[in-house]
Amino acid sequence: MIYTITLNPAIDRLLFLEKTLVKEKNNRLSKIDYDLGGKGHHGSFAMSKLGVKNQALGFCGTTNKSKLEKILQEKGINHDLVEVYGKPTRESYVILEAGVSGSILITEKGFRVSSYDIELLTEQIEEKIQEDDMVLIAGSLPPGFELRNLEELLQLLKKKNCFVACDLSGAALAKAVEVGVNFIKPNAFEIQEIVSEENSLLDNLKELSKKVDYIVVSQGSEGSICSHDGELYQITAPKVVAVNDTGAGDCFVGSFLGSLSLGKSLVESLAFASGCAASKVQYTNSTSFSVKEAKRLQKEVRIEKVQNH
Ligand code: TA6
Repeated sequence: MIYTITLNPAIDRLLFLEKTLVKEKNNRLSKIDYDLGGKGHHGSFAMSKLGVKNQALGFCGTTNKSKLEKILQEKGINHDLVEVYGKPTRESYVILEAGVSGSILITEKGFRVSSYDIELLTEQIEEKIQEDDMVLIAGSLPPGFELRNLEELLQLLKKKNCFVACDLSGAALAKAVEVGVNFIKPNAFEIQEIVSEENSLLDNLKELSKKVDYIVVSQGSEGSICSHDGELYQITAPKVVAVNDTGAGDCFVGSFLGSLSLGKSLVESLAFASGCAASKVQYTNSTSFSVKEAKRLQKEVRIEKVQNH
């Protein structure tokens, strides 16, 4: 079974501008839409779309719970969330300018969780997760969830001997590497925060690979670099016209882990996940992608082993 843990869930409010964003001007919206936010939830959406059995865990605020529940149900996501009483699940604002590729993402901090909330989540995880399960912890930490809480959670999962995947950034990502997990997916900025600038990226990956089995460094439309089992792979993404890149990395993570869990090879999982992410960026919301299109785009993905690194 795969579990995703979204410690800091979000509802994405998509803001479609009539024109491009201009300072000191009243920028008018042509429409507003809502979609699922939160990196772990996006991972669950991709896995569910691929028919990979999974359950979304984590927190959710009670004051706007029905809004998040409605979106989770629409997206067909099996979930069992711990309620943070009297607080709202935050919103992320995804700004889409008319005729401009890509999005501007502005994200609230999120509700503060108490030690009691963390205790409830820990008890639930202790009870649900079995040996050989796969667990994805993805997204930011909410206020109140400290690095020591993350360390305790990671140690608990490692003790269960499950596959621990982390899509984290900053100090949380550094903690995951320090503890030692099975998978991380920093983007090109995030990896710079945890490695030495003196060394080359390839040397830094070699160092990180001593603590992490699978490392994928996402490089947006350029593709990604993967380190696993002493080998380095350069993945070149298919060329598509991006409308909204929000959620593309999460789509990659969910479809990559889903593919691995189905026993697909590393190269096949990388190629398919790249196809899913390339499909996703062509949609205006934060989650949609087409499996059929992903399989077509997968054929355009190039994966080359980096020699003598
Ligand atoms: O990766 C995209 C996304 O999940 C958005 O949908 C938005 O909810 C944001 O990231 C949340 O990011 P955070 O790192 O704060 O969990």
